[in-house]
Amino acid sequence: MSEIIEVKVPDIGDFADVPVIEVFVKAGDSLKEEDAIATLESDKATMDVPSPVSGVVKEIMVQMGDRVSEGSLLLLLESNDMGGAKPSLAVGTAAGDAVTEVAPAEITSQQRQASVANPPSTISSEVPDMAIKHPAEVLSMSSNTHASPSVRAFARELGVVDLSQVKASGPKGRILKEDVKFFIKGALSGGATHGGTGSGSGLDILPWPQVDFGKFGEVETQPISRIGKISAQNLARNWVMIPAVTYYEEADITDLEAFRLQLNKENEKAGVKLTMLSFLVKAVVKALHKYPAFNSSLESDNLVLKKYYHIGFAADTPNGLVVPVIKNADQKSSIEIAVEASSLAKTAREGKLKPTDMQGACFTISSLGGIGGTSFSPIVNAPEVAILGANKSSMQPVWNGQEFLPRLILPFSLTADHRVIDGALATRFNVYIAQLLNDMRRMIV
Ligand code: CAO
Repeated sequence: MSEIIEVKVPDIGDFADVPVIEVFVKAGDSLKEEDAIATLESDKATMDVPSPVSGVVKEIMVQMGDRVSEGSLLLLLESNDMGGAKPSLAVGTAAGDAVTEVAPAEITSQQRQASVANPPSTISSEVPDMAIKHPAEVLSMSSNTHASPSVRAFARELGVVDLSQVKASGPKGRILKEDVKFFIKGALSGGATHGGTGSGSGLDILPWPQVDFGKFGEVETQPISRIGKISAQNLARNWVMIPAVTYYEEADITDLEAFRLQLNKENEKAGVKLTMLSFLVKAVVKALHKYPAFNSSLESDNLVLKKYYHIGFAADTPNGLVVPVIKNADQKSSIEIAVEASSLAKTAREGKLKPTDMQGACFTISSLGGIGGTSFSPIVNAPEVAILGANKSSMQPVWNGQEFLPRLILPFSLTADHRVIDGALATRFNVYIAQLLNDMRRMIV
């Protein structure tokens, strides 16, 4: 058996003639007990009125902008709950954390204590006051956002922790439920490019583990450098956003290394030193000419192809990783590139690179050859679409069809954005780089 219940504004403390700033329901809606019906806003607090019982809304008696007081009729509800629940009131600060249900008609001291037994840190122990904050205080606590407790709860449920990112469309800059939904839709489709519609769901991942390491042994906490923080953010974004694949290859650089050592001997007096990195830059520029897709960036549904050849290289510095850029590398000789790279690396280690020294790269090389390693997968440096990594060359026995010969082999890898570069193209690029390094005469044809 059902009955029609008049849902009225319960005891809202000392407030009267309070505006209704949001109505969440319409006739025909099915409500569960505690579902928010409307939000009222006094000059000191924002309050959600929840449904006292579950049922179906028959008629709404208020609309946004109406002013109400205790006892004002909000709606008629056809109840399907015969449990005789009392109308209740959800009171919260606009800062959103203090949502507590009380039965205002029958607040006993026991209930007051129960309702504050596990309180958010912002509320006081007096139940009628628990929602009341001076508006300025509320604003500062809520990072200048303005939203009712139910909207905040809704946002939290959907994982929106920082409401200041949500664009408000409600009166007086108030964030509405619709605004939160719109924000979520935008966030889900935000990273989509290259024809993406953003209709997939977001990352449903566990929170970062919180471990008290001190429980297991001695620890020391060190602040992360500014460069470290910036590169961490960039790397994390690039790792998550780019569907990247790494392709491994080897180049026989026996003759090239002999040539490099010979040139370095000849130029010893001049103090000029050719490095493997400078040859890698030359080879990459040549390969970018042959395979222009590698010299591009994705912009929404377009591929921007660059007609210039600025090559970044990862430089290890005491403060972290930076990527200075050799501009117009196609117009420079290997020696000029070696001199410039060495000067940029020195400036980087001294922490004196200018922002312009690190801008405009088309493609990045990360050379660990001076250190070691047999292979690694570098992370694409967005908005570039590929990166080349090199490790330490070593003498290997290579079968020439008749015998094993000692050859100097350079292992290298290419990580590429699969949205732009597929595996066949990436492997062709790698094979071409290997051919160039194997026989530098190919550089001039
Ligand atoms: N194989 C074998 N030896 C190599 C080599 C390779 N692929 N590349 C360089 N070397 C040798 C050099 O010949 C040199 O030896 P000599 O002093 O006997 O001539 C020695 O290693 C040191 O080289 P270098 O480091 O001075 O010069 P470089 O041009 O190779 O590198 C730079 C310059 C700036 C790339 C490098 O100093 C650097 O910072 N590398 C680290 C990059 C990095 O951190 N990448 C990771 C990014 S992702 O986490």
